[in-house]
Amino acid sequence: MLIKLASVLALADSTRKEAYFNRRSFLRGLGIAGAATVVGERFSSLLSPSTTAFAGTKLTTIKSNYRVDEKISSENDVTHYNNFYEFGSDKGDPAKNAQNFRTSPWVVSVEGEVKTPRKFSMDEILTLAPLEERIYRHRCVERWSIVVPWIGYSLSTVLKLVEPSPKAKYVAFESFYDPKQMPQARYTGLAYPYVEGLRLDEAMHPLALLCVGMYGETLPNQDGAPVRMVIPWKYGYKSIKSIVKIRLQSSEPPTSWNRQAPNEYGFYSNVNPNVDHPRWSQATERRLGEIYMHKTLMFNGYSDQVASLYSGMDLKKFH
Ligand SMILES: Nc1nc2c(c(=O)[nH]1)N[C@H]1C(S)=C(S)[C@@H](COP(=O)(O)O)O[C@H]1N2
Ligand SMILES: [Mo]
Repeated sequence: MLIKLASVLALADSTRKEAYFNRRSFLRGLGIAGAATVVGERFSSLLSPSTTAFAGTKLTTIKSNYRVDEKISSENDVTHYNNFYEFGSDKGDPAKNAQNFRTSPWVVSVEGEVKTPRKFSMDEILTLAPLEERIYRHRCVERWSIVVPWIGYSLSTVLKLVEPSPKAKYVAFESFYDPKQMPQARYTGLAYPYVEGLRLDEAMHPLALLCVGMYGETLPNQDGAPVRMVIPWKYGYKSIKSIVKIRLQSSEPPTSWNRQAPNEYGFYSNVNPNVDHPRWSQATERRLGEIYMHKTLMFNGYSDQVASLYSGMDLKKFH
């Protein structure tokens, strides 16, 4: 069924008027509200190169069992207090500086140790599987946290499609980088493009979310439009934004914050209240919009689901 969907979209992936309207009703049939906007944006972008119509498109979702029963953070906080260093390192910078970020057309290449490497258009990513709304905790290594209704589906959906080869042991992710669109990046001290990685079994875990939206709509630019990862049991910097490449490989990939400060940020980066950051305790966190600190939970509260991935590992050593 999924493969059929993808091939129908591939067929319709033409700019002929007829195909355009067919695909439009096809997307509508899938329940993507505002599909006309998603598809039409490609055309309006020809007229106005700085259009940002892609962000803010309504998405229709199905409910998911992955939902924490906690107060959802205000959308205004989540979209105005960001880490997205490509657009500057102050928390308010991404909301200001990412406004004209061009996210359409967009292609994600999935490659490396796989049987069928493939480039996915954003339209394909939006329709490979039903979009789920999942309410996750997100915990930044800096000790602030949020609860967000993300939209997407398990990354495993895409990984299974390309069929990892036996040599694939890790997944490397790469963000989009264009110094012309991201002039603030060079003052932030990080090397770009931003890169991240997971072990293949972590990446295949159903909680690892390929995320295309939040609060009922496609992702705002500052939150990683048009597609990002959300890995709720790890510190926020693992949840890489604006992904253009996903590469399966046999060796552990480099990660941006580990490269920047290897003694402070490891490859695993699992949320762990018992392992302090060299410069601060990780035992507590502050929810945006609240005054009192919360206790930080092991694996950010997802122990039941993910602890078995790390059985027998020294979590202080593999931090
Ligand atoms: N490409 C890229 N991805 C990134 C970052 C970044 O600077 N660049 N920051 C990370 C960090 S530290 C966090 S906490 C989250 C923040 O996501 P949010 O701004 O949507 O809350 O994005 C992560 N993904
Ligand atoms: Mo973070």
